[in-house]
Amino acid sequence: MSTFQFEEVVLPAAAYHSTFRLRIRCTATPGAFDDWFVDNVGLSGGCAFPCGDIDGSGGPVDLQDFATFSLCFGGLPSSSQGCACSDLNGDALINLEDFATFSLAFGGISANPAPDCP
Ligand SMILES: [Ca+2]
Ligand SMILES: [Ca+2]
Repeated sequence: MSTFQFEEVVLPAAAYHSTFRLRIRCTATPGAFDDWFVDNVGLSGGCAFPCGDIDGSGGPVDLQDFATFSLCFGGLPSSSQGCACSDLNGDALINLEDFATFSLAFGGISANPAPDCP
C-alpha cells in the first residue's frame, strides 16, 4: 500500500477562477495500475476583496456590490468570486446575517476581507 501525505497549497488571491483543475498521478507503482483512491479532496476559497466590495471594483461599497450580493443571496459561496465575497461572515451561507453586515459596510471602505468583516 502506498503512503500518502496531506498537502495544502495556499493559492494567491488572483488564482481564483472557474476552471481550476487538480491533477493527481500515481508514481509509486510501475505500469498502468491504479492501487489507490483519492478522497476527501477539498477546495476552499474566500473573498480576495475588502469587506462589502463584492464585485472587487474597489472604492466604497455601492449598488453594484449590492447587485452582485442580491444575485448570490440564498446561494452557495463557492459558485463564484462574487458569491464568495457575499458570505461576509464565512459560514458558507449567504443570508440575512450577511445582509446585515453588508448594510453596515454600505457606503464605506473596509480594510478587512470577508469573513473578517468588522
Ligand atoms: Ca465594489
Ligand atoms: Ca454567511
